[in-house]
Amino acid sequence: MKVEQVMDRLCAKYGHETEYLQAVREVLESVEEVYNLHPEFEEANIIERIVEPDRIFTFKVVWHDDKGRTQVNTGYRVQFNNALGPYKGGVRFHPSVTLSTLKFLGFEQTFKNALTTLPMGGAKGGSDFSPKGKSKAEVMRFCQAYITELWRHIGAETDVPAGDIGVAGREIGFMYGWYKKLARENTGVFTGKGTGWGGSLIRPEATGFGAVYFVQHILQLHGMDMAGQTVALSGFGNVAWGAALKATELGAKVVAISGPDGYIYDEQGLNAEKIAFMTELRDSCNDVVAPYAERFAGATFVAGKKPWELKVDVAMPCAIQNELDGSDARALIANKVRCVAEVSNMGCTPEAISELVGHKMLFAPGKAVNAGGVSVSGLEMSQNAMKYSWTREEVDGKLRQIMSNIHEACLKFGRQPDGYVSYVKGANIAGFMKVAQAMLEQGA
Ligand code: 2IT
Repeated sequence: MKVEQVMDRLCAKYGHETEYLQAVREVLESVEEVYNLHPEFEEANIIERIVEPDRIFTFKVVWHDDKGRTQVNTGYRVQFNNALGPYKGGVRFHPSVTLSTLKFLGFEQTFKNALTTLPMGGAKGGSDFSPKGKSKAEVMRFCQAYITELWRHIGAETDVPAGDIGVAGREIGFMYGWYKKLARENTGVFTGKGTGWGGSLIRPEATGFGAVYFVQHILQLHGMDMAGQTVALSGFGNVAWGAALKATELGAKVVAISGPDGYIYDEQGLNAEKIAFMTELRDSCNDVVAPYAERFAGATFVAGKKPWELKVDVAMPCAIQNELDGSDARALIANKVRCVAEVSNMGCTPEAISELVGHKMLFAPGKAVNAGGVSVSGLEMSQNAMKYSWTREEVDGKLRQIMSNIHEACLKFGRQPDGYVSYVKGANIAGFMKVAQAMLEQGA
């Protein structure tokens, strides 16, 4: 396999799908060397097969707003790869969603899910619907309209959706409720359900918790600890919330969160009350963090900027793809950041990654760092299949073990001859090899 040849072919076909091409290039560049030691992969044409989704559903979603007007959005589900288990991955409602976004996310999800060691294939879905400023009733009608189109293609052993940006417990409830009416079954299709009706304990916190456990492993390997570190997070949704809870619990000081309007710098650090306020901000559906600075004395709102200009020990982008670019990475490096952990999917641009890795910084990619979310989704599927539920401690214990295993897998495949751990290579090779091997054994 020659990366450039594969990329040329993909560019000719999908030249406008820049995020998808970016995600594919990162994985192929990481695995090229190891892949080429396996002629049996090349013989089975694994590369050409693994970069293409199995199938894509694209559909019109028609719904009615509160004024009785008819609205139209585009809905998608990309079933990327099911070599390891049923298709599994979140649903994103955000105006930036295109097919390219969901192809990149489905591709990443395939390898992330492989890293969890649980039996899950990769998928992603969503719509360009913007929940911002919508009433609860509008969100419900939209969710129902989306599922009216999608329900035939999902199922507990087929494809299990979950949340992502713009989709949390409330939206999962609306989608699952509508799915059950249409499918007339109650097998738990969807993860992130309410804990009173089949949802797993810790699922809402899991992405953030898992990310902090992963950062703790990185720091400990390098003779440091989470306690006492200053942390900048971006975003203020579910993921940043979970990360803030766990980082604070472990004795770190979270000094920044952010939104599309700018960032909050809180020198004293977040505490339980401030973290609870993040939830209020999110639930208000206004998509702004500025009110935090009005509410808490000592906090400043910096309009239109990202928190990467701050001097912190740990930077954790938790918002959206390509939110940390080359100049952000240079600023963090100049400020002597100790660790950058991507919590959002593909949160760093290729230029940012090459700055961080080029400077031998401690940097870990989203598909390893944020795998805790889908891991607890996998545990939710297990609990639903058993018709049983585990305690908080049991789920948290399994989550910790999975994050520790993923860290070990990154070390196994990512340690370089000079001792530097390339978590990018480690995660990509570990995930890729597992999926490729399964595809080979299952025939074409
Ligand atoms: O990006 C992700 O891993 C998610 N949005 C969660 C997917 C899931 O199925 O829990």
